[in-house]
Amino acid sequence: MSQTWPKITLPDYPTDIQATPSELPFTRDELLKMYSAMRLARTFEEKLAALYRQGKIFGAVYLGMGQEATSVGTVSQLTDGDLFSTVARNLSAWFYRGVKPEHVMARWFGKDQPPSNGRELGLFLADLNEYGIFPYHNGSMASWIPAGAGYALAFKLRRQPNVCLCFTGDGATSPGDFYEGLNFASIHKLPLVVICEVNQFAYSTSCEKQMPCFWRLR
Ligand SMILES: Cc1ncc(C[n+]2csc(CCOP(=O)(O)OP(=O)(O)O)c2C)c(N)n1
Ligand SMILES: [Mg+2]
Repeated sequence: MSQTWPKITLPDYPTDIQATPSELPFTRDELLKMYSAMRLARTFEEKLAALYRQGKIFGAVYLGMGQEATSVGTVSQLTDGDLFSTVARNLSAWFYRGVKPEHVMARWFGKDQPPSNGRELGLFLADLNEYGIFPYHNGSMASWIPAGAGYALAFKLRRQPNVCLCFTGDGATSPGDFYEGLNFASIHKLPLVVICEVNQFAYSTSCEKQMPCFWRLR
């Protein structure tokens, strides 16, 4: 099948990084891998936003600009066998794990490409075996937390030394699924890690209008 979606041209990566700051527990190669994923996500999303404004992409487009470091820094700490799920603004985590940008762009155009062969739209990506990204396959806010607790329960029952990581937004702390998932994981002492990205908005609604206790999160 010929590729008819737009190509992305990346700016050159910096090549003049001389040394790793000694206080950071990362090698130069690790830092470059993280930077590459963040830079790629930023460039990709700039292109995506332009295509959306031109009316070439239908459906909702959510951008993670400014949140790239949270995704990459967190996912970089996963080890073999760990699983994770992402939400709308964690594109850089996919790239860090090796998801190909051309496949992600193809999804936005509904093309038959891996990993899900056109069955999902841009937001939802899962491939347990290739990338360790677990499927939750619905857009209901925080539904990924109980799903992640389920994977974490499997790790515990199998005595497997792995964790399940879920990203979530501050707006997605309101639904019952969020509390059910956290409570289940806590009471059973499951290896579930939840990263809540506090960007002060639930979509376009200020979180202060969404929850009376929001000031405590900041
Ligand atoms: C149960 C449920 N209610 C409402 C929605 C609609 N919805 C999708 S994302 C969102 C806000 C998400 O806010 P947050 O988690 O902070 O993510 P951010 O927009 O900051 O990335 C809402 C209300 C939904 N998907 N599921
Ligand atoms: Mg938010």
